[in-house]
Amino acid sequence: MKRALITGVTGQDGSYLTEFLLGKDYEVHGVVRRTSSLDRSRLKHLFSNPAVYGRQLFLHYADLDDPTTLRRVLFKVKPDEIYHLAGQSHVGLSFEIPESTCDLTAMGTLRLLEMIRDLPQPTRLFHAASSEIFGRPSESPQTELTPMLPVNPYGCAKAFAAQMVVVYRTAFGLFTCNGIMYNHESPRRGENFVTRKICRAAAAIKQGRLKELVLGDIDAARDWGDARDFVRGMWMILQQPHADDYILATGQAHTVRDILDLAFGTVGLKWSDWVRQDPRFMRPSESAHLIGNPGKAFAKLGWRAEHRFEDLIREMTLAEM
Ligand code: G4F
Repeated sequence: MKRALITGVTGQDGSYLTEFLLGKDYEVHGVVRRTSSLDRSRLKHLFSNPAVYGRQLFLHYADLDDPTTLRRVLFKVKPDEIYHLAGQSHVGLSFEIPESTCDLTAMGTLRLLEMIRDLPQPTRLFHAASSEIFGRPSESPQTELTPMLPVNPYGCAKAFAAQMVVVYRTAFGLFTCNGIMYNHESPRRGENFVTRKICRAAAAIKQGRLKELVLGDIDAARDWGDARDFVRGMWMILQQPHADDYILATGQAHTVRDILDLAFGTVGLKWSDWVRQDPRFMRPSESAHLIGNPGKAFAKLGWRAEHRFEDLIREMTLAEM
């Protein structure tokens, strides 16, 4: 039985990855922050299953900004594979809290790499990098060779972390990989990301629980995929004979308007009757032309995004109903 350790296990990707790895018969260890909040709703169905929790799934309290705790967990668990998904992941918020974003996302990853370097047994690391490392790139779609040009604190932190993953691979021979992941969504997406925000609002307006939806830039375009495809890609990246970096993306761009059309269309409403734009949700500096070329992931891993954008937004909206 292989043993995996996941940082960020309670998030959207962490919860789907946990289910995926349990399905592959892994022993799964999740790292959780010790906070006063016990909101682990995405994993509740697994915690309440005595055949899983405490037998095949384990949680450990540790923190990326408290290296001793994390080192202790690493030495105790001795994972074959580490999936590093934790971090402050909201781009807009990173303008408000740049220091803690960089501390957790950039320095947190470096601390983890240092610990892995000291481990007595070899392990494999997957790092959840982001399309935000490209910012406003010189070419579109982007490949693994497109230069990094981040335009927000979150993107800068991810660029640092992703490059450190490369440095530790080349300088120390560690099996460390980046998945350069474009936007990926699901009914478990956090409520302040635009897809979930829109799907939730469409359902609430339909049910008379909300009067209007306030958004930022509705012409913004992104390459939106399905989180369940992406966790499969993370696993495939770590099963390769050699460590490498891969773009995980659909290769297709959609706009916030497209999400509005689909979500409000699902509940039989016209979005323009309910949506207002507010500069409060505009970003001081907006990334642009972020479309990924997943060609390398397809050629080398056999990975491709299988879910359709239209089905995803409909599923997310119906889940809110
Ligand atoms: O849903 P978003 O907040 O996602 P964003 O900023 O693209 O970041 C997500 O994807 C990245 C991968 O490329 C991850 F690295 C990152 O951790 C995160 O998962 O915003 C999507 C777009 C943006 O252009 C934003 O300006 O939607 C636009 N938008 C327009 N109105 C809005 C809103 N975004 C949010 N969150 N809220 C709005 O009201």
